[in-house]
Amino acid sequence: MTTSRKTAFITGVTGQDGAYLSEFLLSKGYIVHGLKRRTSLFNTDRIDHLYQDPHEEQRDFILHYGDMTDSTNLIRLIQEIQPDEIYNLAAMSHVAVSFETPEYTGNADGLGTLRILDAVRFLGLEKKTRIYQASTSELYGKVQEVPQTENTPFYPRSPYAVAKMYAFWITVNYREAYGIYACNGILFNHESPIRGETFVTRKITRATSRIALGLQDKLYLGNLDAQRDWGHAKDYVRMMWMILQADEPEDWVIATGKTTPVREFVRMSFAEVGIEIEFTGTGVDEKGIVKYCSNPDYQLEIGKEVLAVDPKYFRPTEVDLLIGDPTKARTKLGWECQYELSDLVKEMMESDLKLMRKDQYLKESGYQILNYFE
Ligand code: NDP
Ligand code: GDR
Repeated sequence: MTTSRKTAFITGVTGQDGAYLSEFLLSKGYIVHGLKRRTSLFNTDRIDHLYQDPHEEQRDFILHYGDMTDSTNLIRLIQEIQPDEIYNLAAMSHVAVSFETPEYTGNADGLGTLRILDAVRFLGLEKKTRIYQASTSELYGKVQEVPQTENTPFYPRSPYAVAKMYAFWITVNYREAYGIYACNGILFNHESPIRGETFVTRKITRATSRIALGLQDKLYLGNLDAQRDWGHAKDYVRMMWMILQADEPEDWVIATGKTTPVREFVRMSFAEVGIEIEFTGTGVDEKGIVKYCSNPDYQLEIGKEVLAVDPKYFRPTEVDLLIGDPTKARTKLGWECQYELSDLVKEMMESDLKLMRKDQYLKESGYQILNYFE
C-alpha cells in the first residue's frame, strides 16, 4: 500500500531537540524513525511518551539502534527507511567535554555527518532525501563581529566547534558537488525543561530549585561573564522543519537577536522563587549572596552564600559573546520566536521545582536521591 505521509529519520532522537522535533513531526502526520544508542540503562526518558509497542501493526514512531561512528549500520538504516527528510541531530554536544574527548567528538560530530551524506549519495537518494545538519553558533567562536550572520567568518574555539565546522562544510560540499538538498541550521543556544542537566541554564534552574528547597547549599559555576543568545528549543525545532520545506537548500542563522550574561540567568532563576541575589567580588572570588527572600516557604538566611565560582568549569578557550541576527530566516521563511527569555526561565524553573519537590519527598521518605551537580 502506498502512503502520502512523509517519512523522517532523526539521529539524536533521545536528545532535547530530537524529542521536541519528533513531537512536532508526528503532529504534522510524519512517520518518524529515530536513531538511538544502545546503553546499559534506558536513555529514552525524553521520548517515552511517544513510544509505541513494537507489536502494534501500524506505528508512526520507530526506534533503531545505531551510532554515528558506524557507517554500515547508517547505510542499512537509510536504505530500509528511505527517508524524505533526515535531521542529523546526533552529536557529542557538550563543549567542555569535547576538550576531554576530542578524537571521539571529531568522529561522531564531524565524520558522523559525512557518513549520513555519503550514505544518501551511495544509495542514490540524492533527489529524494533532504538533509538538515545541526550546525551551531559555536562556529563563530572568537568574536569577530556582532551580531553574527550567515556571512560572519568562523573561528571555532573547541574540539566540538572544529568538528562541527567540518560537518558544516561537508554539508555545503555535498550540496554543491552532488546536488543533494542539504542545509545547515546555524542554531544559537536553545534550552527547555528537558535540556541536559550539565548545560549552564539547566544546571542553574536545577540548583536554584534545590537550594530553595534545602536540598543543596551552593551552586558552583565557571565563567559568569559569558553571554549567550538563548531561545526556546520548541521555536528552534519548528525552524528545522521550515528549513527543509524551502524551495532552495541554504544555510540559516536561527537566534533571538538578544544576548544575556550567565550571571543574569542566575539572577532571573532565583527571582522566580522570590529570592533576590547580590553579587559581590570579582573573577574567581565572585559570590552570590541572598539579599532578600520574599517566599516564606523557603528558609534561606539573608547573607547566605549560594553561588561561588569554581575555576574547574573554565574552558581552555572560551566563546565570550554570541548574538545572532536571524533576519534571513524571518524575512525569507517567516520564522518568529514565540518565547521570550523570561518565559523560558519561568518554564524551566516551574518544571525543576516540581522535579526537586519529588526528590524532597523521596528524601523525607528515607530514599537516597541523586546528589550529582556537574
Ligand atoms: P543533546 O546532547 O540533548 O542530544 C544529543 C543526541 O545525540 C542524543 O540523542 C545522544 O544520544 C545522541 N548522540 C550522541 N553521540 C552519538 C553517537 N555517537 N551516535 C548516535 N547518537 C549520538 O543535544 P541537543 O538536542 O541539545 O542538540 C541537538 C544537536 O544540535 C546537536 O548536534 C548539537 O550539537 C546541536 N546544537 C545544539 C544547540 C543547543 O543549544 N541545544 C545549538 C546548536 C547546535 P544519548 O541520549 O544516548 O546521549
Ligand atoms: P555552550 O553551552 O557551551 O554555549 O554550548 P553551555 O550551557 O555548556 O555553556 C554556556 C556558557 O556558560 C558558561 N558556564 C558554564 N557552562 C557549563 N556547562 N557549566 C558551568 O558550570 C558553567 N559556568 C559558566 C560556559 O563557559 C559558556 O560560556 C551549547 C551546546 O548546546 C552546544 O551543543 C551548542 O552547539 C551551543 O550551545 C550553541
